[in-house]
Amino acid sequence: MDLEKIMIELEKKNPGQPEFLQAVKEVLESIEDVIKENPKYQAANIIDRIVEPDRVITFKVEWLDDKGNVNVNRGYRVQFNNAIGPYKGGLRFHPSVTLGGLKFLGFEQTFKNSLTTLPMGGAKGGSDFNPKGKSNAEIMRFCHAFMAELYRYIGPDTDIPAGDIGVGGREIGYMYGMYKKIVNTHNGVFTGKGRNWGGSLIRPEATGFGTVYFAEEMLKTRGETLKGKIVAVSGFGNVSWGSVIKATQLGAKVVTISGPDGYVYDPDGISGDKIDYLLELRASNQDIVKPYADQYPNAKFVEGRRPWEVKCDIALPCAIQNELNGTDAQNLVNNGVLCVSEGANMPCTPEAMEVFLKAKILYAPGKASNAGGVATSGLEQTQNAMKLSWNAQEVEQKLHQIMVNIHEACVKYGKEPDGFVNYVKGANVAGFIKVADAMIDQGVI
Ligand code: NDP
Ligand code: 2IT
Repeated sequence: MDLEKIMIELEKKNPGQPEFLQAVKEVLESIEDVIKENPKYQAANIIDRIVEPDRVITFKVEWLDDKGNVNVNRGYRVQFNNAIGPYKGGLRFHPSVTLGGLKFLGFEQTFKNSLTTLPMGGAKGGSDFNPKGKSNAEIMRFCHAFMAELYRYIGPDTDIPAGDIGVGGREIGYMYGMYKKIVNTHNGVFTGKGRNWGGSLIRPEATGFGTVYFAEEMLKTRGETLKGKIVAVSGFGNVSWGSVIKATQLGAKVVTISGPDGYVYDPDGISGDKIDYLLELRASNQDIVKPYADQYPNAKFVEGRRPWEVKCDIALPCAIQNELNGTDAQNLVNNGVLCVSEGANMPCTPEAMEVFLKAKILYAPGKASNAGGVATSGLEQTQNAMKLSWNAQEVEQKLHQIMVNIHEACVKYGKEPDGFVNYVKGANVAGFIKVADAMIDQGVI
């Protein structure tokens, strides 16, 4: 396999999609040996087939704002690969959304979903719609208009969307409502649904909980625990929230959260009532990072900077792709960081990843460490299919076990001769083998 040649061809075929190429390159580098050692993958031309999405759907979304103006956004669904199960993955509403960005996320999702051990293919979708500053009625009209088009491409055995940046319980409610009205079937096609209409307990917390459980497993390999550790978290959305709660429960002290405009450093730790206060701010659609620093006098707001300059034992990047670069990684290493567990998708740049691998710290890529979200989506689907609902303890115990299993798979495929575990390689190889073998079993279709 000539990686350089493959990447040149891919660049020609996918111009202006740097994040997609970044994600593909990382996986191909990891699986190079597996391809060499297994001629069946070359014979079946798996590489060319696995980097091409099965289907890309784009559509127009027209909606009226509160002033009566007509707005137009673009909607997308990238159905990347359904070799091991129906397409599954979140929807992102953010002005930065592009086709290339969603292809990167759909590609990653394919391997992540494979790692969960559950039968789910990979997909991603969304829109360049900006939910910031919109009224509730505007959000509802947009979600309805988006679903009036997307409904024809999804189904409980075809493609099951969920949340991502800018899409939480409220948006899923509005989208599911429109879907149900059009198809006249209550089939649970989304995950992340409200508790009263088919949602699973623990799904809101699951991604963050899983990210911390994965960190806990990594720490165990060095005889460490979370107790007494200082943790830096970025963002304060769904994933950051779950991570802050679980890290605190396991005895660590979380000292940062962040937004696009800067970060808050709270040496006393962000926990208890402080988290409730943050949630209140979030629910009221306000900026949260700066008001937090105004409310708690020991906390300080550091404008225009990222939390990675703070001395910490554990870093949990939970906001957005490429939010932690090579310099940030070097800062963390110089400050003695032990463990980095990605809550977001691809938050570390390739340069940052290289720094962590060279320093041989415990570093987990998002497709392994944030897989608890989609895994619990899988558990939501299972409960829907059984028409039963499990209690919180039962769901969390299953989530925990899945994270332990993903960690084991990464160790199996990522352990190097000196004992160091390259979790990037482990996750990519484990995720790849299952999908590639399923594609071979099913033939050229
Ligand atoms: P949310 O919309 O709930 O939160 C995103 C958070 O990131 C917000 O606090 C937002 O701040 C902040 N943010 C956005 N851009 C930046 C930036 N440039 N710098 C710093 N902070 C920023 O999204 P989620 O928590 O759902 O998603 C976060 C990440 O986790 C994404 O990468 C997503 O793909 C990934 N993920 C999500 C899963 C899920 O189940 N939701 C599952 C697995 C991964 P503000 O609100 O002020 O813009
Ligand atoms: O990136 C992700 O794994 C998600 N946004 C969750 C996807 C899902 O289907 O639960």
